[in-house]
This record gives sequence, structure tokens and C-alpha cells, in this order.
Amino acid sequence: MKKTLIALSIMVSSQAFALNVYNWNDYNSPDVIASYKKANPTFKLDFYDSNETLQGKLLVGNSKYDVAYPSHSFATRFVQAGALEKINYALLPNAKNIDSALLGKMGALKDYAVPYSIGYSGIAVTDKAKKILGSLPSNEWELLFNPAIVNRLKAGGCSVSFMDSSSELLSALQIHLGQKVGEYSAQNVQAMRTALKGVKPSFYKSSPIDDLSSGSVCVAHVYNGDANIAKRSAKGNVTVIAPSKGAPIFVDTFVVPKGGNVTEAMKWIDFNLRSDNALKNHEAITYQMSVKLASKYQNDPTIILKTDFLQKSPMLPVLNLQDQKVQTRLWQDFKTNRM
Ligand code: N2P
Repeated sequence: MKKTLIALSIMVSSQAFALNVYNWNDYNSPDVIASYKKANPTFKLDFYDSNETLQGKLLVGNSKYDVAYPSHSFATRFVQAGALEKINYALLPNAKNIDSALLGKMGALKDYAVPYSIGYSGIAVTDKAKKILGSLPSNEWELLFNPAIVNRLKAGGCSVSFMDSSSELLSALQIHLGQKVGEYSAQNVQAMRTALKGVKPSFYKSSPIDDLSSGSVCVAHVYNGDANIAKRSAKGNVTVIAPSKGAPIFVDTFVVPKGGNVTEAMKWIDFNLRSDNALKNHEAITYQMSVKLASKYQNDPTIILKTDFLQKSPMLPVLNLQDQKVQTRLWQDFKTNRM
């Protein structure tokens, strides 16, 4: 009897939601979610804050999610691992709103992944950090990777936060060092090890929005849109930086994990590609969208990315298995002080 009840409740709970979405935190307009929910009450949204966390769920399989939002590099990995369903463009009439140049750049990946947004992992600083330092270094990545600067900030009572994401942080480090991003040669890895010696963030956090706006963090390695959300609530006390040496660029995508409900997934994706909803999302999350729209942030280069910034900024790399291992090892050594 007990067993039957448990089985029944599992059946009910897995059928209770027609659509299970796994998205980054702060990545939709609350309005868009509310209006979708109104028409589709069986909608459930869970959150993650790094590609690595998403990967942990998706590559194990049987994630129970119908839609997730990996960056292009991780979406490519998931395709290679056979972890995604194909996109059904016949059910996406609003895909016509997507910037065709961007869709073109996706190449074969677009069969499995629909672009949602574009951004970078960069740096945010508060006024307190600026006061301690007097002026910002011309290579702003030094705010994270120059031990003397980090130590000055900490001594002044400032916390420095790093993203809890090996792909983002080590790509940023490669830009800082002038290396080719994604090239994990022995020489590059040695130089990265040397550079990381003595670098110690106050803590790791992938989305330090509240910490920046409350001022409990003064320098953060942070996604550009998240930094702008913090800036909005901190009323100007936060400066968002598009680093002058460039930054790792992502194109985040909608994908359907293997076993997901493709028809229901397309409904949600299409809803988000509708021009009015794309605009609402854009204004709430402060990232550049895949859909072409008239942005009120047109003149903010930390939201609508400038051509010269994009030219000097590498895309997050797609690593082969061997390099993934090297990257993971380096990351673990860094986090556990074994440089
Ligand atoms: C949203 C972060 C999304 C950008 N909080 C990461 N690719």
C-alpha cells in the first residue's frame, strides 16, 4: 500500500509540470514568466549559476528538464555527448526575429541550440574599491590577478569575489596573460600556475549581484548583465567594466536536454523570442539579446557590446577532453591552494 502510494505520488509529481525549465538566475523578466504561467500553469523554473553546474546535471542524463540555457561552448559539448534533442524550427515562428548574422555564426550548432543572449564575464567595482586604489589599472584584469592590488583591496576592508567557474575564470586569466584562450599547452599552463600563485579571492561566487549592490563585495569577477543589475539597485555605486584587453564572450542558448518534451519546450522558447517579450527580458536582465530590438541601453557598451570590444574578445573556447582535464586540474589546484 505504502509502495503504491509512493509510486503514485512520484507519477503525479513528475506529471504535474508540463514544462520544466532550468535557467540561470536573473535571466528572465518576471513579467514574461508571470504571463507564461498564467496561460500554462504547469510551468516550473529552477536556477543555476554556472555552466559547470548545468553540465553536472545534463551529462549524467535524465535531467527531467525540458529547456536549459548553456553557453555556446557547453552546448557544443552537450551535442558531442549526445545529450540534446534537436530543435524543431517549424514550431518556432518567432525565430524569424533572431539576428540572422548571429544565427549564421552558430553554424551546425543551431540544429540543437537557439541563441538567447550575448555577453561576457567581466569586472565590477564599487566606489569604495576606487577610493582605496585611487585609479584603476589600465589592464583592469589586474584587479583580480595582481596579488598586490588584491591585497591592497583586502587590507582596506574590501572583499574580492571570483566566479565559481573554471571556464570563465581561466579564460579571463588567459586574456590577462596575453595567451590564446583555450590553448592549454604545457607552457601556457605553467604560466597560468605562476600567475595564480599568491592570488587569493575573498570567496568564489558565480552571481554576486546582492553582494555588489550591498557593498559587501567591492571587486567582482561577474557577468556583465548581473553587474548591471547590481549597479541599478546600488544607484550608481557600482561601475561595470568592459575590460580593455577584452573578455570571454558567450552566446547563451536555449536547448532541450535528451528526453525533454520538445513540443512544450518550443512553446516556451518561441514565447521568449516574441519581440515584446524579448524586449522585456532585455530590460530586466540587461544582456544583449539574440532578437533584434530597439534597446534603451544602446549607448551602454557594457550591455550592447561594441564592435571593437567584440573584436578583441575571444569566444569561450570549446575544449577537447584532454584540455578539459588539464583545466579542471588547474582549477582544483587553484581553489585548494596547491599552485
Ligand atoms: C545570468 C548569467 C547569465 C550569463 N545571471 C551567463 N552565461
